[in-house]
Amino acid sequence: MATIETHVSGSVLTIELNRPTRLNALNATLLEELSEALSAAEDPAVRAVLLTGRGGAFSAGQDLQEAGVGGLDYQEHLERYNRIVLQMRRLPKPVVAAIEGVAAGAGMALTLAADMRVAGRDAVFVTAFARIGLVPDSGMTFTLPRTVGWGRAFELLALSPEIPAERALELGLVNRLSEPGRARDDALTLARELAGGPTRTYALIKEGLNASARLGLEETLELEAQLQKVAGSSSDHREGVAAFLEKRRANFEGR
Ligand code: T3D
Repeated sequence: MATIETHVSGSVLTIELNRPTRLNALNATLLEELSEALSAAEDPAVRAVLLTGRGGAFSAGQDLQEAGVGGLDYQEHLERYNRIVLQMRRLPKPVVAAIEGVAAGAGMALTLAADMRVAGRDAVFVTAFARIGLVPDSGMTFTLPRTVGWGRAFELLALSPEIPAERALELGLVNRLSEPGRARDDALTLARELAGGPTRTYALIKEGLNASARLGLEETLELEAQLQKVAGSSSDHREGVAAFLEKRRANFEGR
């Protein structure tokens, strides 16, 4: 049975982690299939991606039965987690994560690599790495302090508390909460809304946000001016201005 299921609905590609009996723990096969699914998301017909887990959990992180003691070696990290996190961050279209149940370890890190997160009110986040004497990976030392601040990131990483959904919302770990069992549907609605938006502009926003993590103010201002030039020559910009002046809803095509 495939460890990743994909479905296309309109211009939204849903990618579903599918190892429900192991809380969608991430093994080598699943990570390979996830990478393939993210490559498929590069299809221009796809304008937004929804990442979710089957069976009431997002993911319990690395499959500890497979990794055993000692964990993955350096090369395995590069080829599995690093590749996927970079695919998600570099994909020039929005990635929305829908979280039901638990998101732990690298599972939580994948949610943070997404652009937006929708969680069920019964969802729980746990960094988990230090619980088993490991340091965070899959980008979490990058994404977590940028999301919640240094002190909170250290606390969440060092003490690994279970973070209930309401607290995750307060911390900014998630964008929206849904009633239990509704996160996937609500996230799909959000992904559809994004897919109907000026998706070329969203790609430029993502490029700017990615770059802001490594640039100073002067270089950021320079990049913004460059990105604005690109956005300003898009047909979605022309359509957005025309729709405003004609007092109608814009029909964006992602061009
Ligand atoms: O090693 C490396 O270098 C690679 C990089 C690592 C990145 C990481 O992700 S490190 C963190 C790995 N994840 C964890 O440490 C979390 C381990 N799991 C848990 O702490 C708990 O399962 C949860 C808090 C996530 C959920 O608890 P609960 O009580 O809801 O469920 P459970 O009963 O513990 O789990 C249900 C089943 O899933 C159970 O199997 P069983 O007993 O019914 O046959 C459990 O063993 C299995 N399971 C849960 N997590 C994992 C797992 N199997 C393999 N790997 C897991 N991570």
